[in-house]
Order: sequence, then C-alpha cells, then structure tokens
Amino acid sequence: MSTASLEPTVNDVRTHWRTLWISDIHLGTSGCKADFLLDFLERNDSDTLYLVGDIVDGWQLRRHWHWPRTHNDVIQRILRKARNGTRVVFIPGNHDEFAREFIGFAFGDIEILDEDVHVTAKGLRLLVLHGDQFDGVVRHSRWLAHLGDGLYQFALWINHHFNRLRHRLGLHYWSLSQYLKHRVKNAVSFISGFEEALAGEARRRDLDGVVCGHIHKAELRDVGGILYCNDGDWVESLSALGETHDGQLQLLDWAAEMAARQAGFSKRQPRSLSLPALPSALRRQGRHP
Ligand SMILES: [Mn+2]
Repeated sequence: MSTASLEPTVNDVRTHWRTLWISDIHLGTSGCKADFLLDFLERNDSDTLYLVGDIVDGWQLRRHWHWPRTHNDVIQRILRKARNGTRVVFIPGNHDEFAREFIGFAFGDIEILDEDVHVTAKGLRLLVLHGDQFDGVVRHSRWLAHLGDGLYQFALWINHHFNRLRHRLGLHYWSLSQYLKHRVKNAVSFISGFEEALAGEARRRDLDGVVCGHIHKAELRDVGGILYCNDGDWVESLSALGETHDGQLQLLDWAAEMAARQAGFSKRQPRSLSLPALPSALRRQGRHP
C-alpha cells in the first residue's frame, strides 16, 4: 500500500484569504520558482489578489529568452482566478515597467494600478506599491541587498586560502572577508534604509502601513509605529503575504509549507508534535483498521 494515499486529507484543503499579496515572481528568468508558486496558487484563494510588481522580468527576457510552460501556467492560473471572481490588481514594478504605460486600464478582469490603498478588515489603511521608487532615496547599490550569510561564510573560507597564497608570494595580508563584511553591513543598512523609507512614505500620507516587494526580503514588522509588510519573492524566499477574513496579516513561507507537507503532516497541526512518528502511526492504522 502506498503511503501517499494515507496522508491526511486535510493537506488538500484550500485556504481562502480576504487578501493575498505576491510579487517579484520574475517570470521569464531561470531563477523563478514557478513550481512552488503554482502549488501556492492551487492551494490559496482570496477575495483580492495583489500582484505587487516584477511579475514578468522584461529586462531578462530582452537579453535571453526563457519561457517554459510552467510560466504560462502561472499566468493562466492567475487569469482563471480573475475569471472566477477574485479581484486581481497588478501594480507594475521596475522589471515589468513596460506595463506602467497601461496604468489605469483593465485587461479583461485585471486592473493595472500605479499603487493602491488597501483597507484591512480591521480598518488599517495600507499603501500598496512595488517599492523601486525609493531606490534613489536609499543610497546603496541594490545588489548588496542580495548578499547573505552563506556568501559571507564562503568568503571567510576563500579569504583563508587567498591569504596563504598572498603570503607565499610575499604579499601582505588583505582581508577579503573584512571587505565583504563591510559590504554586507551596507546590505543590512540598505534593507533597513529601504524599510524606513517606505514606512516614512506611509506616515507622510497618514496611512497605517505599507505593503511592498522589490528587495526580496519578506518582512512583517513595526517600523516606527508604521506596519511594514514585504511579501518577499518567488526567486529566493518563496513567500507571500495574506490577510485573513478577520484582518490578521501573516507571512506565508511556502518553501517551509511544502517541506512540511512532503514530510507528511499539515501546517494545521502543531509543529511541536513528535512528527516523524505520525506517518508511520497512520500507516499502521491503515493496515489494521
Ligand atoms: Mn523590483
């Protein structure tokens, strides 16, 4: 008997949200994790779906054409949602700025807006926009935002061997890792600078919070009394932002969700359960009903 057929059926339940926000899908690039997104779209519905920019990567497509069938499937699944009654709002980003020419128009069931103010079920007013407009305000180059801990650890290792070689060549020590650490510090300050700039814009407009994307860093936190939400991306963090019907906002980490499901249990069960025991217990029940 296959174990798959005995997985709890609760895994197949679709979640219905008041609002979902996704952005930075980068369709048209090999980095786009379309399979994860298709799974997400299959299992999550909403009254309103915001596409918060960089949905299609026009920059990359112009350089190198990459469009597998799964990228069509993503678009078709979104169009199907729109046809079935989901309000779909597309807010173009800098990678799909070609769509900015069509702001104010509707393509079938999809509205194209420059930005929007979303009112949650609790009455919070949130500015929704991609966020690249604030790159100029934050004075660090954008690629720094993508440097992470793993790269830093790797740099430490490289640095060790690099300097052994320099020593053998009679050259003085030069710390690549220090250099990178400084740059990573700049990356950290870029992210916090971006978050503060976006929160500042919401404050300036007398709103309660902001929802954006762009920097591929999912976040949901208070920034100086303003609710800062970043829905992440579908290249690195594989995340979305959801609003429940009673107005609770939460980040959805879809990589973790899929890993949990593949391990044979549902996100609805407490994580503290002794989980590895669960599938085998179910299997035993299946054999001896
Ligand atoms: Mn962007």
